[in-house]
Amino acid sequence: MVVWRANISAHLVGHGLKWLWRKTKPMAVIVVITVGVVHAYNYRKKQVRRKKWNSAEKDLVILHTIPRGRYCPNLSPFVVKLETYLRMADIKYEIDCEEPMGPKGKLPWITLNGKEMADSQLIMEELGVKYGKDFSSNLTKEQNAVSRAFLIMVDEHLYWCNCMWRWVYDRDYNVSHLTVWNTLLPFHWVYRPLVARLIHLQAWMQGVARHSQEEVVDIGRRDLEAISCFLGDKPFLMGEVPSEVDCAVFGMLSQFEWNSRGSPYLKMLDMEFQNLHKYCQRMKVRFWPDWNQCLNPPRT
Ligand SMILES: N[C@@H](CCC(=O)N[C@@H](CS)C(=O)NCC(=O)O)C(=O)O
Repeated sequence: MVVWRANISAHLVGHGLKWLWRKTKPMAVIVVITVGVVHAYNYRKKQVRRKKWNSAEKDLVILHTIPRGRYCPNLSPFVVKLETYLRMADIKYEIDCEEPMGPKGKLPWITLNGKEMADSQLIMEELGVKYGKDFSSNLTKEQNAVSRAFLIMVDEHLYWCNCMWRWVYDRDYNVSHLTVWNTLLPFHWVYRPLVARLIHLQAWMQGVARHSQEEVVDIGRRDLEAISCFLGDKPFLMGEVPSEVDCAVFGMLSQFEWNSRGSPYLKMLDMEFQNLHKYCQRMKVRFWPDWNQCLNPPRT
């Protein structure tokens, strides 16, 4: 995605510059110099940030993400997932919002002892080995297989149902109010429509956007039903003890529970799948005792 997006941008810029050069050469030179200076400035800033992160305290995880949310600590299920794991594993971390997009063009990502790592799942697996915090090691092979299936379902399937609701179907545009968007131009009028188009395109390529809204909501409902059914009366997905799969499931459900006002999914948690609603509250109490302080603005 990053590579083809960069290729398309380079292609468009190249064409634009050729056109400008043909029209007015001095203006083309000014544009090239200005873009060069801005790039050099950004590069320098990036280097300074890296220097700061690389000299952070040993074994301190620096979690790069977008700023805190109004109703849920983060708008990204993957950030809530990773943060919940860091809390579960008692790993010290700090949040950084200066550079949310990581080496693979997505968030979250982390810096640890000067090393950059991307992808919530890969990070959790690597930290699990490094800190000896593998919460699934006591599970049977069969339980691990089920965990894996649920993990993929929420991260790669249910995620897109949430994206479609948040960015495409929701005509109250709640996404504009879920956090304080630090942008130069008004987020709601400028960036939101652009991001919505990009996400719709991604969801189209993934496949889910090819269905009708009704079908997508039903697909999401079936995923929630599967989690609800498997959870039953257990406190956590795999029984009495929480494990990594709870981080992923809670990360995703947190978006429905706190960040999807007016959505059919929130209604489902309230009416049909009340054990998922209780599960969210349980995970919050257990791993996020400071939840209210993690909101932006913090609540007392
Ligand atoms: N598999 C990745 C998924 C991360 C992801 O998709 N993050 C979204 C935000 S919730 C993102 O960065 N999207 C930007 C993009 O795709 O360009 C993970 O687990 O970290």
